[in-house]
Amino acid sequence: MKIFNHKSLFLSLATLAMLIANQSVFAEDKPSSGKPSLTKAWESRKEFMVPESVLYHEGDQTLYVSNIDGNPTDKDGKGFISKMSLDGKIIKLKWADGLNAPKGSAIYKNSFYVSDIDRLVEIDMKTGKIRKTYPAKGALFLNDVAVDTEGRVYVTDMDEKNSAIYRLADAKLEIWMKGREIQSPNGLYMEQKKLMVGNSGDRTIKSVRLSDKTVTVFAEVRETMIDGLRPDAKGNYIITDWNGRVTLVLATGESSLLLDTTSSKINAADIEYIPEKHLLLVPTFFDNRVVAYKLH
Ligand SMILES: [Ca+2]
Ligand SMILES: [Ca+2]
Repeated sequence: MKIFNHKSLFLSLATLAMLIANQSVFAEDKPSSGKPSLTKAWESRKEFMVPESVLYHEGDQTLYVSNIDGNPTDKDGKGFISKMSLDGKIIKLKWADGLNAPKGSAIYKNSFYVSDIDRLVEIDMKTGKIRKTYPAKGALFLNDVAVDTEGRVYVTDMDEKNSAIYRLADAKLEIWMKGREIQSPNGLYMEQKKLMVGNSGDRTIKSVRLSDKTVTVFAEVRETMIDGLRPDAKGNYIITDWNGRVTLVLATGESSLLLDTTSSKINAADIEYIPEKHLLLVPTFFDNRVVAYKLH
């Protein structure tokens, strides 16, 4: 019979420790019950400056974070876009700057589009330099951005005095939709041939068919605001209330609160969700971080 020497005993203990460590990581990845829930994956350093929006670009496996830096409606020349890795490391804090208060964004080919209070800014994806700015006539508080397969860019104006969706087409930015159905719209998401709109004014998630602007209500929600809006790729939508709530809204109309950081005064602004990684990215606005969660 072979007796353990110190070295092999140490190796066995080390192996055991590794197994336990792996086990606990694995356990966190497993759903705890049938009810959808979030577990924290990581949080970035507190180096962002009022981050409002996170956008995932599959092509370069990178997250783009819009930093308002200052007041959300101030044209202060301070405002920038950061690049961050999928595990929360800031790659370049000021990848693009010279903005005022950038919020929602979308990417089409080599263009990064971001809303900036009353204009849409087009940034070169390769250099991070501003290529063009498109003023939005009458705009007061431009917010989220989405792009369709033809490269047309949609932008919400959340200000109740100018509730509207603008559209950039043929190098012109004009009002595309306004009226009863569009009330303080914020979050946008482009589905196949319809634009999903988080309408804070009447607390609904709506879809607008691109071809003829037919409006269908997906769900009514109780939240006072709908900031971020993303599909979970299972037919449901994840929304945020800027005050600090993340909610899963089911196609049945039921909803399930996933996260509530309101008591610690941590905001939840324009989220990103990466279905294949089950990864939810929450920009915390005045808390100056991005926090990532796994959705189970
Ligand atoms: Ca600013
Ligand atoms: Ca927003």
